[in-house]
Amino acid sequence: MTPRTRLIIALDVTDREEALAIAQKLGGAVDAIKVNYPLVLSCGLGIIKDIKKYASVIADFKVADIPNTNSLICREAFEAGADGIICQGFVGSDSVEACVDVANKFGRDVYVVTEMSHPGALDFMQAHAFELVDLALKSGASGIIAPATRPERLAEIRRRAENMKILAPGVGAQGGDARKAVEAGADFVIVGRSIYNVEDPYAAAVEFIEQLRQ
Ligand code: NUP
Repeated sequence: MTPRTRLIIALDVTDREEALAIAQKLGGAVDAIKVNYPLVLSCGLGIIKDIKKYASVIADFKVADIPNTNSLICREAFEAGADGIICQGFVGSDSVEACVDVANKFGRDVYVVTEMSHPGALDFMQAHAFELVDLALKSGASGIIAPATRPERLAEIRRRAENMKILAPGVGAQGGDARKAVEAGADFVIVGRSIYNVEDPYAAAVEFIEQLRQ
């Protein structure tokens, strides 16, 4: 995925019509649309194909299982049309490598979660974030997920992540700032509620894109 606007929308709505309306309106303006369990559990995996008409799709399934199960999950997601998938790194290198192997067969991307954006990430994840970056690098993943809510941590993770793509969630509703995240080293920012929950999602997206351009 090559950065253009640097904006990825997190489409965490659960209504099919609403999801497709937003995808149609914003698909051309964003670099990707990220789908997560709320939408897929509500509408089925087939929603990926429908959204793909408008933008690249990243499946945020935070895959976190034994290697064989991870492979099966990735295969389903890629066969459904996902361009990339997000997996957890804490399950270990063999589980992440299983995702990367399947992604390579399909020519798709894997993004490994390092330190999450919410406060609870300080309980366990933060202490291991750098090891998770190293694991992601070694596994051959395309990129990592790192917190826009903590630009200082994002900057440290950037220094360690060499030329891996960094996708940074936590902008807007979780308190992170799009511009600061990019300055700290993010290639893309992920924005959900601050776009799909406002009166004019298109105007909100344009505003984020403007901030990212400066
Ligand atoms: O660390 C993470 N933080 C995070 O918010 C990793 C994620 N994948 N996400 C996801 O990004 C989260 O599940 C949601 O889909 C999106 C952020 O949405 P919002 O807080 O902008 O509404």
